[in-house]
Amino acid sequence: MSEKINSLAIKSSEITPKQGYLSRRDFIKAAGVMAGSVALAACAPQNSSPAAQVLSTPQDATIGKKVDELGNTVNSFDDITHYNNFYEFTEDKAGVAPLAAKFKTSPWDVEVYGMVNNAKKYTLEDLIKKFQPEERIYRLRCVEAWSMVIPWVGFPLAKLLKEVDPTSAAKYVRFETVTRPDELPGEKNSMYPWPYQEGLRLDEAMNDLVILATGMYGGELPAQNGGGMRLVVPWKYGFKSIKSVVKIELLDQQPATMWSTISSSEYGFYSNVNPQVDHPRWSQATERRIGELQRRDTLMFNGYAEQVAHLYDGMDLKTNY
Ligand SMILES: Nc1nc2c(c(=O)[nH]1)N[C@H]1C(S)=C(S)[C@@H](COP(=O)(O)O)O[C@H]1N2
Ligand SMILES: [Mo]
Repeated sequence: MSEKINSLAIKSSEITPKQGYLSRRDFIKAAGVMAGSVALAACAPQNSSPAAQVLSTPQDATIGKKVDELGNTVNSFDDITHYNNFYEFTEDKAGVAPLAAKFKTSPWDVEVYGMVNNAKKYTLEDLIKKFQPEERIYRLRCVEAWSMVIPWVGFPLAKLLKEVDPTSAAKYVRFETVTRPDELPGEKNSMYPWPYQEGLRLDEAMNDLVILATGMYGGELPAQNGGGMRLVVPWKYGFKSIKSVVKIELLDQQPATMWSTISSSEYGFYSNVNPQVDHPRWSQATERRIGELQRRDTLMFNGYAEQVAHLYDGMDLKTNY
């Protein structure tokens, strides 16, 4: 793919913090009103936007005080729903929420097929009833070197995979985002090889950390975060966590992914969070946690090494980036 696409894909404005956004966060922090997401939403100017009005409000008023297993406080509902990468809507992070207000996440169907013994099309209700989603608080580390802590609601992908029963030949899983150019205007931009696709090795996909998220902050999954249902793989760069998934295919070969099709040297198939392997155009050693002033050190496998490092035994992570 051409250089034109590369430079278009990750704009320098995304690497340099957006001044307006940061200063509002800093102001709120300084004012000492970070305690609860509900209080934050009530004083935020975005509260009067059309997107905010149609979003389901967080059902858990205490959740703003929750922490992940390392003690990191979850980001506010407002941060998580108004600073988004979702190129099917727009490349502008703040522009996703207003466009997503018109996106229909219900009904939602997901087809699981390919090298499986029990191919099936599920409704989101089927999946929720069968697999009983639970809360998982995960760090999300974008390849652009910003991060958040997000309280997902979801169920292990492994539960669904066991039910469809991969054949012995199946070695990879491919995921595909919905194609609906009338609601997703970015899909009319022919600079990108739509649909958005992602993939995992089957043993990665079976790891208990990998979830299909059906909710967030105790409520339904907002469209801008990938509703009806999205993948979450917390030890990999954020772009692996594909949104608004409608197809899951089991394969015997490594699938193409949208980002590696655009630029394989920058966005590899594995894309494990790794502070020692820099992106060709910037360092991955540190990150900017949304809502914080100081940069943080980036952790190997985003802090999940204990659960996942064994998946890569004997692999050179510099070449298998
Ligand atoms: N279909 C689709 N999935 C996607 C993206 C996208 O543009 N389209 N962006 C990815 C990137 S780069 C990141 S960092 C995360 C952001 O998820 P969030 O907006 O819920 O925080 O979604 C990922 N999943
Ligand atoms: Mo990202």
